[in-house]
Amino acid sequence: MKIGITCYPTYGGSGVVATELGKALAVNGHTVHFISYAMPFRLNEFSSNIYYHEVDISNYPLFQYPPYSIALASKMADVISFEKLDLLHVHYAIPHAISAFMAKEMLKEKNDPNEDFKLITTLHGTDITLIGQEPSMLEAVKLGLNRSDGITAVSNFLKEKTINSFSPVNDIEVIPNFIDTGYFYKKSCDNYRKVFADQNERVIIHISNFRPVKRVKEIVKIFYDINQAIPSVLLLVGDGPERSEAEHIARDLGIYHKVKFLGRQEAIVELLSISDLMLMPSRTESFGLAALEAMACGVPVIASKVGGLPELIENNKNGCLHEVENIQEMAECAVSILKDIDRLKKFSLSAVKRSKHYDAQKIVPQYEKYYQKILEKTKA
Ligand code: GMT
Repeated sequence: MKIGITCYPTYGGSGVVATELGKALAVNGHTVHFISYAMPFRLNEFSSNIYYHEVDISNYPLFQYPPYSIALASKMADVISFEKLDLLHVHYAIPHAISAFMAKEMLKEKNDPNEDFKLITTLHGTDITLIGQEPSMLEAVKLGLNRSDGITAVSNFLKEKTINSFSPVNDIEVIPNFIDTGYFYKKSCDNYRKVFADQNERVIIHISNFRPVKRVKEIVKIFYDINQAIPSVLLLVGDGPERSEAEHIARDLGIYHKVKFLGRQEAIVELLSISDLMLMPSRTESFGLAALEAMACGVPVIASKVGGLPELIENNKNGCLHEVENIQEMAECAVSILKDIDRLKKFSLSAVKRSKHYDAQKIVPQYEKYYQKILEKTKA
């Protein structure tokens, strides 16, 4: 198949999933064309059947906000027409599904033979649960969904939420996120560990883009309670709007020396490999790709019982799930696991086992099958 993929190219789970999917599809013999405003950051290796098309955004002085959605639509139409794509798979509905719909209209307008390319939209999370609910977005998202030939969601939670909020005309297929378990596994990184923690200290990790939904400030508070009970350090990996406030909280609580703000890091597997526990007390989380990556590296996850997290994490087996507001319980649970080495080991093994359900080798064929279904459905 000739497949176009549009995603956010910078840090973020939806871009990671889209890029890894594209790479896996290319390995399986498909030709993949990425269309975005920058090279997806995980597209870091050469493949003879992967192409990248950069969207040209005009900086005309009149524009306070350059119209990316229109520029993207034009680029999509151009690539679909010239490369004769069978389908365009967009990740994150806003604005990608709407731009793709516009691209379809552009091709129709000029009777382009490729106007009937199939459009598949994968919903990732806040495109439905947060930003997609805003009055400025809601009707546009609905249009994007209804003009897609196929829709997938990364969890059952997200599927239900989409049906309740948008009542799309099409069915939604749930295809969970995936990882390469040949890449994400616990490596021996003792030297790395020594950089951050003393021998007797437990290592707790959080990885995100530090948006309010991730509750980084609460993470520092949870860690404070953990640190009172057991010698430990907190690795905060990533960056974003809440970093500065989180730093201040760590200072005020007198634990700044135990909280390592590492910023964006490439060595995620190494950092996970030296960690004992992950904290993910998000307000909402449609899937929790970072949790899956942690589990694959043998790191159990203390998380909030929201969104798709209960579909991934098995409570009291490979992590713990708590009410969002109950950060005290999260801290107590973390301490009880960290204090009991046998229990920690059991949780760790169970996390690895659980992550195998989400191996790329199992999930990527589900996308291929779904593409085939959509291509055939509309032929009939
Ligand atoms: O929806 C977002 O917040 C952005 C998106 C991203 O690009 O990071 O995250 C979502 O998609 C990920 C990949 O499918 C999921 O693992 C995350 O759970 C989801 N984030 C939220 O639902 C908050």
